[in-house]
Amino acid sequence: MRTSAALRALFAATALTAAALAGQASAGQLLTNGGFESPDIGTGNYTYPGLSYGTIAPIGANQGGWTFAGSALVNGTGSNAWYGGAAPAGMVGAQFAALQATSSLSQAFTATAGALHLSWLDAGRPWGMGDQSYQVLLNGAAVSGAFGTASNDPFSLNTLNLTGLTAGASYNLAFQGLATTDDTAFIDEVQLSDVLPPPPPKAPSITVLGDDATLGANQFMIEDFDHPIAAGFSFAQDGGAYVRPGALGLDSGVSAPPPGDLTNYETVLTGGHAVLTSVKALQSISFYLGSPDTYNKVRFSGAGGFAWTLAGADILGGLVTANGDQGVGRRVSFDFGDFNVNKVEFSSAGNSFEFDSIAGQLRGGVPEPATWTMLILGFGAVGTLVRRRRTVSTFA
Ligand SMILES: [Ca+2]
Ligand SMILES: [Ca+2]
Ligand SMILES: [Ca+2]
Repeated sequence: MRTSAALRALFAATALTAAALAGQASAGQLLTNGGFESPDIGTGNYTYPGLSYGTIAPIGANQGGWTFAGSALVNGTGSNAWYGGAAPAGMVGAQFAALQATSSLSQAFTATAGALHLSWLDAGRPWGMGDQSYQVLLNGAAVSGAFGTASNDPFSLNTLNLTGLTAGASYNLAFQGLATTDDTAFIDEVQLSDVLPPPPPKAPSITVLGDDATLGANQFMIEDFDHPIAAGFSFAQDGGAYVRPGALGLDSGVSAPPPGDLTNYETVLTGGHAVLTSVKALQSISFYLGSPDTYNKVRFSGAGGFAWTLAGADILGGLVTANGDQGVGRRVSFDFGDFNVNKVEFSSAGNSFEFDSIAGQLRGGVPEPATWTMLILGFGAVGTLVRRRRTVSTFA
């Protein structure tokens, strides 16, 4: 079953993260502190262990099981020296390591079998400074070809099988940067085990559905700006965003109703923001987008530091040009794969980001409260209705 597979994957990911946060190897894991969460260097900081650079006092080259050589570093959440406003999508925990230029990260381990499975995440530094390549070394000798990152790459999974080892023998594992330029790869969640790693979480995906009325699979209406918002959700906007009746038609240079939409819809103006939040985790979201512009931006975020930011034509999966055409309207659905989302932020760097009728699906496919009520009324069991209403009120 898809749902239980997703839950298993999430559970596995949670277990790995918990072990990484504790700064210790979990059962079967041969490396310590594979998530680089130890030592905690604090929000907004970075440090080159062993060098006198960074935003905290020097801490020495040997940290949490790893040896940092050259300009290898640890980056804490919110450190704008390394990724600006938002961490790369897929970041796990609050910290990661980074290979700048020809630096290296290494750790000794004792093999428990002749063949071991190595897995890790990598991402590219933004600003055109993430085009790094690096190799995996064992006792100083390359055991892989070059792995590479590109600027702005989100975190993605890499795997490598280490073979020909001797159980009980000690080895030194290293990640060696190769770039002779100032380029940096981010490294996180390094796992080494004689057990195959769990499958990577299913990645998010985008589906362009078409007209306003056709919701995504298993989605229910959350906010259409005409009726009360669904229970368990809230929608907030600042002074740069407002709800406008589509029946008013075009407000030239300011707002264009999504095609065919005579009802209330949302307009986010230059510099404006609107935010949808959910008490429960969402598996998918869709909304009806009109007159797509290059400067429209949407950011989905949730548990485990998951964040997914899309701008311009990327919001439409690249299938529809974002050129401000007021005749273009599409319902677009965003499936978060095995990730959970409970916050959706809409912003725009120009007039305007116009959308309507946000629908969604809760993780696990739990029906919306209204559906529960209808189902229960269908059975005609008043006692059940009362009990269910109490259940609903817990997250209203
Ligand atoms: Ca980490
Ligand atoms: Ca509406
Ligand atoms: Ca627009």
